[in-house]
Amino acid sequence: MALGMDSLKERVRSQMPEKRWAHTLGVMESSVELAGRFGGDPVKAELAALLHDYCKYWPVDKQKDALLRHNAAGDLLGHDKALWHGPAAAAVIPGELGITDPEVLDAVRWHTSGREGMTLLDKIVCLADYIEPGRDFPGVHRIRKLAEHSLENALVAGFDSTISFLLEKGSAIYPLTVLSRNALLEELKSNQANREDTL
Ligand code: DGI
Ligand code: FE
Ligand code: FE
Repeated sequence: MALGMDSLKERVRSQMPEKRWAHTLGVMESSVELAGRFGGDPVKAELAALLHDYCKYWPVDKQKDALLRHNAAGDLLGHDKALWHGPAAAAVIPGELGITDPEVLDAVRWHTSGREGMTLLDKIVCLADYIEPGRDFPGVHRIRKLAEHSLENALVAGFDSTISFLLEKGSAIYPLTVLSRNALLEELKSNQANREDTL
């Protein structure tokens, strides 16, 4: 039985502290706005945003169990725990919440690292996570500005801020984060070349 949006919201809300719920509502709002601006599906965008941090406050052992039980660990257990909650959520949500739309689950799965060849929905949720109204970090204003015109330029700036933050802390960078950024740069370059061709 599919849950309605209201009970779905209550189920998600019950998994996190109030502050993270406020962030989730912000990501929903920004995802719908970005979907409108860039031609995405606002219903899927809002749903993926609602679900994206479902496992963020689960104890890491529970996140790890979820990944292992669903054969979804990939290379993640050798990398920062901060990267586990999206893939863990995508793994458990079909069984726990009855959401099975693969596009929505992909956007949840890849919202932290991105991936090569991000879909429009992946980009919307990943970017909304950076720019939702409650976010305040150095550079967020510039990312919001870029997001008025280009998903890809704004996302590159988002990944730049994450990578700079990790470098500053002396942390390891997950290779997929770098591959995602590179793929977006390639996409921007080929879009630019196409535009020049048609001029
Ligand atoms: O869950 P949120 O806080 O809303 O945002 P998120 O899913 O983007 O997670 C952000 C956290 O993930 C932050 O603590 C930095 C960390 N992170 C993101 N990309 C990488 C990363 N950590 C490592 N080690 N490597 C990465 O590439
Ligand atoms: Fe997250
Ligand atoms: Fe988030």
